[in-house]
Amino acid sequence: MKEINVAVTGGAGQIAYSLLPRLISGETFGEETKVNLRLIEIPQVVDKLEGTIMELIDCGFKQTGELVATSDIREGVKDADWVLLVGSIPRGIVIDGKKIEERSDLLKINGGIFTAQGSAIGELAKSDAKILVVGNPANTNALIGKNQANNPSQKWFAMTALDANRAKAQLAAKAGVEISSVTNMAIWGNHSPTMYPDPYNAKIDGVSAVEVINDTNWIENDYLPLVQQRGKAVIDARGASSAASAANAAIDTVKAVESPTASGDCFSAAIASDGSYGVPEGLIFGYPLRTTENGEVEIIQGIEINDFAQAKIDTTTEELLSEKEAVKGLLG
Ligand code: NAX
Repeated sequence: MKEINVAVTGGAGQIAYSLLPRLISGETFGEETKVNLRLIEIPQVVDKLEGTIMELIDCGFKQTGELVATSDIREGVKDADWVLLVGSIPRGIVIDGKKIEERSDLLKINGGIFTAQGSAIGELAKSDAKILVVGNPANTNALIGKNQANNPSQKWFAMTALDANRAKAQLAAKAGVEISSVTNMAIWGNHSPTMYPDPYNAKIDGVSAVEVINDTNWIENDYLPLVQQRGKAVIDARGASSAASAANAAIDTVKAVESPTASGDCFSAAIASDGSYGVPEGLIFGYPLRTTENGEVEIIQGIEINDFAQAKIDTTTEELLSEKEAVKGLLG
């Protein structure tokens, strides 16, 4: 059996609880791949991972390799093939007597975490390691981490697959079709309420989603907020943020990167811009992507951007630029 090393931060969190069994069950990396899992947590929480490891053992998957719990990021990411950076500090936490509510404070605190994690990954993870940032603010955390890693052969992604799945679900419900009928869903920009879940290039059974739905008012005024505010709606209803669907989206992203994309389709994740679609180079920006037969991940070119889409892309770009400005001290 082939063996791979997968590191996950935030291993005791709620997303990890749904994510970890699926990483070691054969579902994500294949039936014939043994997965060595390193779970990384902050020192105050790391002991809890022993319980998680007991449960993972008790799942009894034949693909389960070595299971390690650590609070040392360097030990965790050494020789990693994949690193899933799920852990981060949530809004509302009290640090040194101050409640962290402002996005700028959140950016700086989490940015501090991602500088250390980024440099450990750059130095110690495999040279072809793939890194998926889930912890928010995901795009800017990935920007900081990638910058600190300074290892161009490693590939950094920030997760927008949950947004894509949410967007597909809304279009499918409106059109009265199975979700599998909805393809070509691009999430442009930031994983935040400014994201642009592109209905103009999405397809339903191969036909433009906008044409099938034939209701511009719904598309432009109802659908976008439904997708952009879905995370908040889940929190309001569940009393906790999305966890099973976030874990599922992380698995979807890993699988999308690891296998060629179906002809004519795309998957969504944020990667470093190469200037495509006028986005400043280096920003970690949500794009429609494809994995080639050779395992390369490419930004799909030539997608039509109408005035409505361009305005949305400009707004999300501006937000990412302001996030970048807020953390410029952490970019080295
Ligand atoms: P939890 O608060 O349940 O778990 C986070 C865990 O991370 C905690 O156990 C904490 O101790 C750990 N942690 C904090 N700092 C760490 C560090 N430096 N090293 C290792 N572990 C560390 O949050 P959960 O619901 O699991 O969400 C995790 C992150 O995902 C949050 O930032 C959340 O905002 C983000 N999300 C991102 C999504 C996306 O689509 N990109 C969607 C879901 C989710 O909201």
